[in-house]
Amino acid sequence: MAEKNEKEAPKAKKLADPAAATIDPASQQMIQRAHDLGVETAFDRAVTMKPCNIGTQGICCKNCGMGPCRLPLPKGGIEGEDTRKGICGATPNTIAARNFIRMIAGGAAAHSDHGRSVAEIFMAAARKETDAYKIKDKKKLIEVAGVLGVDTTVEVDGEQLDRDMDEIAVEVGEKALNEWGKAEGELLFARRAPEPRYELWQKQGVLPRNIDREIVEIMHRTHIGVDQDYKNLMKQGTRAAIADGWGGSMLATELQDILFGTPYPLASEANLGVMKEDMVNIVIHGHEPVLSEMIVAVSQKKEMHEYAKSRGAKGIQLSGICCTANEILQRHGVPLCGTFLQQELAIITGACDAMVVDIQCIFQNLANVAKCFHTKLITTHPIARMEQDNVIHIEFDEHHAIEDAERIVKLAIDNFETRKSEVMIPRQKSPIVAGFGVESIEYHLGGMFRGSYYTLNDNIINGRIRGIGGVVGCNNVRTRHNESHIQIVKELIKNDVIVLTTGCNAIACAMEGLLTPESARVFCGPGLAEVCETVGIPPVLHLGSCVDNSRILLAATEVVKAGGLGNDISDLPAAGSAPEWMSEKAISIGHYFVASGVYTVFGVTLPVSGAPVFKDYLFKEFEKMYGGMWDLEVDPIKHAHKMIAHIDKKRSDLGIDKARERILVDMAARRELESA
Ligand code: SF4
Ligand code: MSK
Repeated sequence: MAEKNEKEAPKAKKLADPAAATIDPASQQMIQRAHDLGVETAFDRAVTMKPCNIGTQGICCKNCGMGPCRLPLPKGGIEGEDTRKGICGATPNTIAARNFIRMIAGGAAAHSDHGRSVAEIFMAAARKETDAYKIKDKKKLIEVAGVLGVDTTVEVDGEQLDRDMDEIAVEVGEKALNEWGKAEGELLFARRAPEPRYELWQKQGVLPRNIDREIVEIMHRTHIGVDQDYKNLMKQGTRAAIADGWGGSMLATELQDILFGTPYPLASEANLGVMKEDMVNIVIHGHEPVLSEMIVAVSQKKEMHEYAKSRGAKGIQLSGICCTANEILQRHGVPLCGTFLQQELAIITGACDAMVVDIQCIFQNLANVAKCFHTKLITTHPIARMEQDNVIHIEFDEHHAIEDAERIVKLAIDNFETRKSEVMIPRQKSPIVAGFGVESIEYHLGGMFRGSYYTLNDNIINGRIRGIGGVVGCNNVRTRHNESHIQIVKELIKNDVIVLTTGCNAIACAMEGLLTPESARVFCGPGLAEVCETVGIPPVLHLGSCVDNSRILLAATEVVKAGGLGNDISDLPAAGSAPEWMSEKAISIGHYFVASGVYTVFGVTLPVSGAPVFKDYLFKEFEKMYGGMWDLEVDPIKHAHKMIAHIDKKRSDLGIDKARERILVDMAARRELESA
């Protein structure tokens, strides 16, 4: 027998097959390059790190030191009574429900803490404590003031006069910040939902009291020995999810719009090909636009361009990854570099002079990849640092925001000359039109003089548009990058379903060329194509980042208000989807859509299969209580058709399933429809 240490050559590490890992040729090229250079990415780690079968089913509990207790479903399922229990007696339903609502708490906390940071900066701007931020959208300030109960006029000598904008802004800031921790009352934005929805939440006892409290209460209830009834646990999960969608996320969106401007459609480009070899490439990644807004402003300064030229570059090319990308795209047209799963690949181009990150969805492995190239990886947020020693931390502070941004941009420029390896930027990039929102949909579909949602509703009623699909969410290495996103969206628009998109789905659609008005002719059914061509919009409308899912809620509310399609969001021919979700935020988003009355289908997996009774509660019973429910469908085409079937059911319930001819709905007919 040969000596043990002589006998075997070390096993070659298993690597991802680029074509199996992603549908995107640019990403395939970069995964292959990573292999050639010996750089490991998430795609490779997914080959060796298999998911835990018990965790996947949602029935592993580690909420106390007597566990972890694992209750896998027996092969062949449960026959007779389900006797599985943890040491404390917790049932699979309790464990799965506790895990599920802890995910909601994680997601709601992430969105809401982002919202809180924005509210704090808003407050600093309103109080004029910073020169860097100013109130940009005064119209929206007035609108939001109205919802928060802030007076916008003042009585002087019996006359109502406009109040001073600065005073209004300070009061809006105070009221907004109060939403996180007020001692009594209820979430103010809940009143923005259609009246029947608000009343339903009231009846179900799920109106949020304040944002933080609902999240904290989840952590309390899921502690060992507290709430051990999956229905009661889900009630709290629902309250916290509403506090996210109609609270933390919505406040983030609205205050960002007031501070940085409400987005309107603009043209840009998407995919790794937006990086430029002869320019300083700064890639911004994360979620909060407060820093990236400053970086955009600083990199547009003439002196920065001069400085870049003095260091041998032709200029500065900004681009973005994940939702920071969506934020700076929708307000400034900064191109999208890539999705969540392309973050490591952007560095592997060898052309990324600095990657600047803030919070959420940032791989710790970026530091290891950056080490193999010249890239400066810069963390900027006090709550999101990395342990690796090549990471530079420049803490961003609104009181010296411009100086911080200048320091970061200069660091990137100085790094341009130090590129080590050959630069390889994939050539792929697609033209896009992005930056839609509640206001611009109204404008585009209603026209300048009669801006309203009636035109959209008319086209849904006459069947040109079959329904609305909200398709959002992440990428997940457990499924081929972007494949489900694209197949689902294409199947929906082929069947005349207009798609509203945010997050990484929006970036995937952008890369595929679906965010252009011209794509309507190529990919849509005849009805949707006609509407898109007539009004000049893409069939897939980019509505922004993860927190901007609140725009979808408000757009749905406007559709309800415009009339003819029922009285509540749950009446609309609409469905939601997160084809490649991975984050806790996606679970919170999914659940606030469900609680708002939307049938919501997830792809990949859902951690509920090990507790069939709990699963049925989410997938079936929820519809009876809220009009919306969860579903899981891994096959993209079946996934799209489940959404379409739900849309058709709603059309039939509304009595518009056979209305295929164009009917011009005049005011009298509309009144009739509304009173029906
Ligand atoms: Fe096990 Fe109960 Fe402790 Fe969970 S809380 S780990 S089920 S003993
Ligand atoms: S970035 S949460 S991977 S959508 Fe908002 Fe993309 Fe999901 Fe992060």
